[in-house]
Amino acid sequence: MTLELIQGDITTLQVDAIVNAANSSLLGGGGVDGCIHRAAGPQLLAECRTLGGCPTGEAKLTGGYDLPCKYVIHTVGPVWHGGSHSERELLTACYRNSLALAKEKDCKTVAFPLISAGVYHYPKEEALEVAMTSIRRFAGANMTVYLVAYDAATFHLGQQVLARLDQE
Ligand code: AR6
Repeated sequence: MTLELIQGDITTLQVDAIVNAANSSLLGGGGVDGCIHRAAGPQLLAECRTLGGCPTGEAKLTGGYDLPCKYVIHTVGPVWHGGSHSERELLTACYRNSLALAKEKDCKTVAFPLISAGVYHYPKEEALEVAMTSIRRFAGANMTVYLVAYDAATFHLGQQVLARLDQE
């Protein structure tokens, strides 16, 4: 598998699947969730309404509609409550379950935002480390997985975390 850290807007990527950092209603919200729903158009919300929500740590798949990707995988990250409320296990489960759905659909290219690192307040550096470690562990052998940093500061922090993990 190949892990690539990139900077940009996940909604512009021509990949098989992008992952959405959703909430358990799956009915849209702010952050990357809002961007994805705006770019995908109203049919995405219509399909999401049929899914009956999604528990934290799990993932559900829809079409990509007006997005350049084929699928959107919606996962619900944990809200950060200090780190002793199974946040790491739940965040790891988001990556594991999203990648399992991508494998089921035979996706070769998948892009993740930094789940839980916005409105849900997971510390950025730890969120990057969990993302990179989980992607390397759970991605299919023939997959290219993009971890998308939205801003330059997160991208540079990501480069540092990646370098550190590669030394270990
Ligand atoms: N492309 C890539 N990354 C983005 C984009 C984008 N277009 N927009 C934001 N980010 P957040 P969460 C980054 O808050 O913390 C929603 O309201 C952002 O900079 O989107 O999991 C949901 O409905 C940050 O690093 O997701 C939930 O209620 C990362 O994506 C709640 O927010 C995740 O930030 C989920 O919170």
